[in-house]
Amino acid sequence: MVQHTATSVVTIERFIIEQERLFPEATGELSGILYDIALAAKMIANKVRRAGLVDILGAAGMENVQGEAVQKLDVFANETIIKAMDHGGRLCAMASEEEPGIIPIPDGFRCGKYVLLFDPLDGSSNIDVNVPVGTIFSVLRKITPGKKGEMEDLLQPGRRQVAAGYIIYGSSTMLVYTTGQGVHGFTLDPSIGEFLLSHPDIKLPQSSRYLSVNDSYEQHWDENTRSLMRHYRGLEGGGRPLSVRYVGSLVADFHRNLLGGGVFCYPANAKAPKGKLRLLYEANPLAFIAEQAGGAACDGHRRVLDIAPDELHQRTPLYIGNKPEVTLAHDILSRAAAGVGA
Ligand code: FDP
Repeated sequence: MVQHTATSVVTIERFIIEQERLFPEATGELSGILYDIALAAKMIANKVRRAGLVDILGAAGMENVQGEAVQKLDVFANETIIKAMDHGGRLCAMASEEEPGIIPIPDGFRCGKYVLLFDPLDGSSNIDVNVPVGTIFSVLRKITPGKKGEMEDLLQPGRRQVAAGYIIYGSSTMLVYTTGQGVHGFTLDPSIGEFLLSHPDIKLPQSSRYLSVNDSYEQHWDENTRSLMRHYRGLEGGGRPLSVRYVGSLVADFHRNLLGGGVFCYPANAKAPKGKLRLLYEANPLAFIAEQAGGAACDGHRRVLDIAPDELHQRTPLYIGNKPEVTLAHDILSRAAAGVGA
């Protein structure tokens, strides 16, 4: 990694260029994808900042004072990303949490060698109450012959990701990404409209502080999941209790735990046997980041990045964060699968 002094101002563009120079064989296409995502992120951040004014200026589905139709923010975010990405000649297909099927590159635009999967506005139920939301993305290399992207290109295990990241629209807007060379975080300086390197080479802290889980589902968990949570809380196993923090916005919960140390869990339960989170748009990109930051991610039995997806909107249980906590989840929940019980 290129070293920077504490006083050097490094824009995301400069950083990406310098990273790319470390790989003489790089064509710059992946860098182009990251620039376009950063641009879309700035446009979404701009809208998210004004979300609280919707009631004053016009609610979703109505017209605003200028007589323009007001879009729901998640719809806006989805369209913004598609429009920012579809014409650059770097992608051959996309998939979004908001769209049922494959998003082709429109006729007339060149097709490239990558596919993009994204969740345009994760945690969007939190928008109305001014709680941070985020965008999550994942980039894979095309594996099928031919120009156009196929379903097979999108349905690859997460270990094949070439880049992944998220944007958190919080008290400030941050973009965090990895291309497999560590995890780097950039904070948007709204006065100049640039993402500036603020968190180079992020590593999870040695020890965990936080447990993030929605334990209102406890009644629907199996006994082994309950036992795991008791371990995390220091009620079983003799470990130090973790402190519970749950925003209910995956990007916000993951980001806090990445910087502060901890584990985020969305277990399977009797009502949602595969949990809620999406493998391709949420679990895979965050698992790539967690591993690059020295952590881990599993579904209770398998490493998330090794799961071979069957369908675009596949759900998965998720345990992600510091290695010892993720390993504990694996050990306790896999004993359950083997019928041993915890
Ligand atoms: P949301 O429904 O608000 O979009 O996957 C979506 C997500 O939020 C995650 O961001 C969040 O972690 C999770 O769902 C919250 O789900 P619960 O309300 O079931 O805890």
